[in-house]
Amino acid sequence: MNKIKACLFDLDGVVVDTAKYHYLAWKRLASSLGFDFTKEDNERLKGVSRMRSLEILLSIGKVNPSEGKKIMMAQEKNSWYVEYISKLDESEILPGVKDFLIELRRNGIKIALGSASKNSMMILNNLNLTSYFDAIVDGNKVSKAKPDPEVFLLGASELKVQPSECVVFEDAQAGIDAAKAANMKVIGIGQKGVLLNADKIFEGLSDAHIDIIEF
Ligand code: B16
Ligand code: MG
Repeated sequence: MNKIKACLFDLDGVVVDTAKYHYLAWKRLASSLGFDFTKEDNERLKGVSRMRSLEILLSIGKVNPSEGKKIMMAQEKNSWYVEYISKLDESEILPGVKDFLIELRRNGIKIALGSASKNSMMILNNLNLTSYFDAIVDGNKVSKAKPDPEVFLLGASELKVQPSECVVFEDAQAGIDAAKAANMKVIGIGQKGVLLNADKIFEGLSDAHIDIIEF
């Protein structure tokens, strides 16, 4: 078996909880269209691209706008979301993440981001985490959404490591499936029984140490 040389991190739900800001912005859009959007509905959008998220939201509200109108809606939602995340700071980094990144770097493990978000640079900058990442692959660089493995394969290639030398940290089932399709190890962040097919599952990265990437 190959020794692990790199860790690839999903952003929302692993490094920071931006889902709550996505929720506020989607709820605001739903409300402007005259229907309610609940927290349970929001669970369906985690790890899903912006346009696919909009499709799900519109199906919940049974609204069927033109393609042009959909693009305007997605832009409006994003402008509200960006307004919320512009206020993010280091205090919102999820517990244990920064210490874990420091430990990985100290041990010569390469680090990449593998996120669907097109706002990842702004988020990492506001969290003061950008310098920990050797490669940043996000929604601006890939054309195929998770569960397609593109985002993680590009991450491995930018880090110049083999997929079999990588571990992915993911909170969404589509991301776990993407990592497996890329032939990578995957650590699920969430609840056992909800996330399927991960090699290991933890509720979060508090108290995470380098030994968790031994397989
Ligand atoms: P944006 P991840 C995902 O981030 C979010 O989980 C998902 O809810 C969001 O729709 C998607 O990013 C796109 O985000 O609108 O900022 O481009 O979990 O892949 O880091
Ligand atoms: Mg996620």
